[in-house]
Amino acid sequence: MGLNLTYKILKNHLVSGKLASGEEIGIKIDQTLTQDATGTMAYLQFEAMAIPRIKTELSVSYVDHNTLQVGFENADDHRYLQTVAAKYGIKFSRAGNGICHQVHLERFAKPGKTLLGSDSHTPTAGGIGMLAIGAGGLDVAVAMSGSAFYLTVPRVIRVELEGKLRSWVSAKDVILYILSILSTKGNVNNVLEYCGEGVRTLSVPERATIANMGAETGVTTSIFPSDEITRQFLIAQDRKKDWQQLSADAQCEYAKTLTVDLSKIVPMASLPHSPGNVVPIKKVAGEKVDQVIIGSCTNSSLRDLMVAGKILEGKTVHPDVSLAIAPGSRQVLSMISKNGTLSSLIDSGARIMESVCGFCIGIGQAPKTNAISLRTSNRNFEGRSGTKSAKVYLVSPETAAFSAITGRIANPWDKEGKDIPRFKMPDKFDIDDRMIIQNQKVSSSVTIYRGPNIGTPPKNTPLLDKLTGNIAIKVADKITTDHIMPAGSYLKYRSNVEKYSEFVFKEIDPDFACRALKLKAKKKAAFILAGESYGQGSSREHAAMCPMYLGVKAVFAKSFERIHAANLVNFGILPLVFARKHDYDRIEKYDVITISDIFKCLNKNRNIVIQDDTKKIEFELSYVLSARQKEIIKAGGLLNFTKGKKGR
Ligand code: MIC
Ligand code: SF4
Repeated sequence: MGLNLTYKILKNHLVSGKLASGEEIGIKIDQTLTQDATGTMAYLQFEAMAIPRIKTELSVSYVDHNTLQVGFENADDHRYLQTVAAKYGIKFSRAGNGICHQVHLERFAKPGKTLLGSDSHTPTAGGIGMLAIGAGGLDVAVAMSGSAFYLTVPRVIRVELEGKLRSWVSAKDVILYILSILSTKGNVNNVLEYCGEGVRTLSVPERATIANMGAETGVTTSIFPSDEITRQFLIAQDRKKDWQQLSADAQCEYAKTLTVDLSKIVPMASLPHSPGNVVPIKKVAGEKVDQVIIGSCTNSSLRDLMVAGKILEGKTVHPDVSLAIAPGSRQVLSMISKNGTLSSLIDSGARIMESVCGFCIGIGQAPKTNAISLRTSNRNFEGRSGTKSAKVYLVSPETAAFSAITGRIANPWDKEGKDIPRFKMPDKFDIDDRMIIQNQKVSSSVTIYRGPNIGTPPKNTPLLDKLTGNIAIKVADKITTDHIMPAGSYLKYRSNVEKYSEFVFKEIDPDFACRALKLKAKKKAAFILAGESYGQGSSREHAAMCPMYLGVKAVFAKSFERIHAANLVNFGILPLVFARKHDYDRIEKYDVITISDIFKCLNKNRNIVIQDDTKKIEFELSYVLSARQKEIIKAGGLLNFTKGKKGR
């Protein structure tokens, strides 16, 4: 029996463990990426490991999230990142050079290699045949030090693409369709592996759009084969030598198959407030629109902006709509400026934004009260746009551009006709890497710049065998890391955990941080009680690190998302799952909780019995922790664990 593509790459990178579904393995990481919002903490942790230079084939530090620079904090962070990169041999993509995933796809991603990124949309590079995984910053720091990355061997789902997309339907509609089938929960530890005739009809940037938003289903990653289309893309990026042909063996196993007929897909939209609320666009067509934004790592490639440019050419943005456009990279911006598309966009009334994440993470472009905002990005969680009452719909660039003209959600099929925008991939992209500082050689003489906002990574104490404390918060299903650790205007505190921690659960329960700190002062633990799919969305490790700083020792949930569960372990917090889901309903906020014999249970792999001293009831919690993860938790987190091992 042959191997599927995912297992082929895993096998080539296997460092420890057995390649069998459900087993924990360690894999070698070839490349890493970080962005500024997660990067500062990742590099502070890397510095704490005292290693003279990175040990990966390539590591890139991008500045793309937080570039508005209202106040000194962002600029200080950027400078810190630049000096760290120079010291340790990390490539540095300067602010304005583009969104990490778009630039990485253009300039660095390689078929058959592994990439670990401190951002949940790292799987974008799966569009080029790379095994690209999102993780917390600490995992990325450890990978940069040359150590393995540990993961559970995933179940690989074969996604067989048949047929060809109809006009006005594009990659975004494909992934929204897949989301409508898989939803945003229940897909942890799966990989979506694309194959079939339909793959050949999609360009690399279109494949990347699909791989990017696979993250919203909660899978570990998504991957496409590397074929002739991939080769052409790499030639056009002047990277012919990076190509290799890759696909699954003819006879190989998959956990299941999902067949998608591209020719049956219609224009789609995700309704507020979850990417999983997918409907055909015709269901919402006609609703009045206040804001349209084309951009983000999902849909800001040359293809996307050229198509939008063709639709907007000679037209005027509706007077009630604000249209903003953020090209994904400097390469895209430069090419559309040379081929006239930028003029069409500007002339139509579009507001051209910097080539960064910005609006997507609530940095600028907050819509008006109760607005309907159409965006080509990948997340529409409540409040993420910066306006709690706004309703964000996720759509394709085609739908976004039409709607900007009509002022209402437009079904691009109503525009059927002669002027279908045709896009041909260029034979050659404009290559200009001057905004990437190469840092080929390490320079130990570099002085690392540390502005006043740069704190130190918080320390944790080893886990105790008995914990007593209170349920400090009870939350519902599908709590995202945006709920736990909001970004937007608080993002500037990413390098300052003490300050950032004040905002944990800010929008749900503004007193949470104070309550947890009071418990901590009394040497009591704080516990979080959560529903299904706790920790969806972003990879931000601050959603674990800041609760740890506040004294959270365990989360009791119906289920967890992969990256967040791993981050909790990395910061010494127990991720425990209800053995009987209805127990969730029996426990309440403020209940006094005692957990005893933790070590005995962990060592014997037994469920942990918890006592609710307020209700005088007991309930059982299970966990999915490898032997290594148990040791990490006992040590109080991965940093302590790694230091402990070195000391031995
Ligand atoms: C996001 O889309 O939520 C982010 C901002 O890119 C995050 C990373 C972060 O919180 O810094 C992600 O997706 O991992
Ligand atoms: Fe940036 Fe948005 Fe992509 Fe996150 S999802 S990396 S904030 S563009």
